Amino acid sequence: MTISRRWFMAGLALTGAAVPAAFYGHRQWTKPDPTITPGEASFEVADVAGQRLADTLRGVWQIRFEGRDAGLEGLPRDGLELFLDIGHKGRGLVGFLDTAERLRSSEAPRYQVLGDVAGVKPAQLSWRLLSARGSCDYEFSMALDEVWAGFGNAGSGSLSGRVLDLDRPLMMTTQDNRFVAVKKVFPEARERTALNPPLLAWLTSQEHRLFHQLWHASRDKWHTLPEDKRDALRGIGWQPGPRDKERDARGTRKDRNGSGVDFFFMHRHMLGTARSMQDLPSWTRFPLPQPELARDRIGFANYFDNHDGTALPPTWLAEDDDEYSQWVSDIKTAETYHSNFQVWESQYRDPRYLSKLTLGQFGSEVELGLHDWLHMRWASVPRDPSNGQPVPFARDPADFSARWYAPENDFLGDPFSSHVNPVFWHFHGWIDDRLEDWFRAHERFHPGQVSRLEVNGVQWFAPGRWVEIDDPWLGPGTHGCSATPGLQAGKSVEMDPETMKLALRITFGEDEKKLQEGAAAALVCAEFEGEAGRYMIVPTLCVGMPQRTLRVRLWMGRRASRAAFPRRAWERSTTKPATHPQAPCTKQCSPASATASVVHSNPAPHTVCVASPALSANPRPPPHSDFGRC
Ligand SMILES: [Cu+2]
Repeated sequence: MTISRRWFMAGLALTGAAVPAAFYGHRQWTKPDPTITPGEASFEVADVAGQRLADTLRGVWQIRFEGRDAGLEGLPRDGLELFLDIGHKGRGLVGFLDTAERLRSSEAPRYQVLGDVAGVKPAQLSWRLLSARGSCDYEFSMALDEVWAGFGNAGSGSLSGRVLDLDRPLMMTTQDNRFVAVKKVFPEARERTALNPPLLAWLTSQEHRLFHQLWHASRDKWHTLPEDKRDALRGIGWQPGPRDKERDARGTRKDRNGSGVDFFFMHRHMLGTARSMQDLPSWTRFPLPQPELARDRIGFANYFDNHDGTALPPTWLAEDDDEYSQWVSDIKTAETYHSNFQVWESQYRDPRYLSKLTLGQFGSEVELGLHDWLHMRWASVPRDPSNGQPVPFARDPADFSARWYAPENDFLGDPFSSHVNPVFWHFHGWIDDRLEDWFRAHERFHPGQVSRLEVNGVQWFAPGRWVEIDDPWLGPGTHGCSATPGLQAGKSVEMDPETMKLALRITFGEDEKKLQEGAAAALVCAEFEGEAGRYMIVPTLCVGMPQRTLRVRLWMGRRASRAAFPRRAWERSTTKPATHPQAPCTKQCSPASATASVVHSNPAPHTVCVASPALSANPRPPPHSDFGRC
């Protein structure tokens, strides 16, 4: 799930500047003579602006008429809706207008809309209304609310205009018949196929959101991280896979390092837990694209009502990043369903295709291809949960403000929130089911070469020729180094929210140059030599945080630098105020005084002091066993 601003616009500007003058001359030369009627039709599709206008108009609108002569003959005044449809890259518009009820029944609608958006401006639209007699009875001329148009179709906006009775002679006084149509906001999947409260509580918890984000981020970014950041992550147990044999998901060896096995395994593990709380059936096939209104009006209505929670949320616009906007829009087209998704659907159920792949190759291919695209195709515009405003580029990956933990934050394009969306479970179920197809394929073509094995409570496969690794990575739970208990029962301090936030800040620190400024001094309160190497203590106390410290092992002979731990990372990593009546530590941390001051003033009973009370009595680190198998 890569969401990044690209250099597209800059590139375009450069190209534009380099266009030779001869090109302009050529255009002048070949410009059609406007006085001559074109003899033949040419193939014309909507340009980007036209496609965006179409995206905005397509859907279900509530319409009401106002004025002295308000209304249309034969229609009631209330409860009216307008269905509008335009093909992808199309320029013709069709629609129906009637009561919401009748539009969803088998009875023919009383009015049909006929129009086009060829060469029109959003401020000057005009369509005709055909009655059951087949004649053009009315003309609608209207404007699209431009403020709303700025967000693409992510907002709720309006069309407003006038109605002209085409049977009424032009010489008569104009009638006062106006209308306002408001587009119905797309109902999110959670409004249709909600997750049950216990499951939702588990998924939206700090621990789970951070775990899922960090699990993906660590392996997605690992190949891009400098060595000191990698060591920083190793130090807090969040390297992807075994120490020094990490398995990145997007580097040059991604398809050979077993990362694909991790991908399949972690999600099967997650699915198992979720399914113990709620029945979450896999999709049996990828949901079809939007039905055409003219062919299947009821199907169209169901689709825009998102009746079964599988309809595609509309695309959205990201200001100043046309390439990104185009990418989101392309992934959501019906063409992409036919060109990519149907091919994946076929290949990943084809024994001949699957039998050639190791589990790691298969996992890596699915993760980077189909999986990423499933996430974006079914993603709805990201919104700020505090006010519902669209935030086209989504939450900053290192922003852990309380509002992002709200259950409405189920944006599928961010692993912090994607697993909160019901659709996630249905398509991850589909992906998971393909593992069984893969197993059957190998049974058929290489009998006996893949065998089943239970790993960490998950039905899995024994390592061998087709299964690269025997230790699928579930985070520090399987490959961490601390045996110090954390806040969660049965889990180490490495799984604590504050540790995970720190790891995320390290991972995304590169993207946030500002965090690097003046890095060294304020961060490390103490460093000391211990039996198993050199350690440092990262305090949270001095900044009004819950009173905990995290001891991080500095790997001897490696380059984990202080700078690898972003300055102020911990200050920014929570929005909860300290819960202790005790005054925050005001002492300036320094290597000389900090060990004592941090530890002595850290007696809060419900918190875990990793720097350990033992240290206050005797400033030596606890024995090596504290670090488990590290
Ligand atoms: Cu995931």
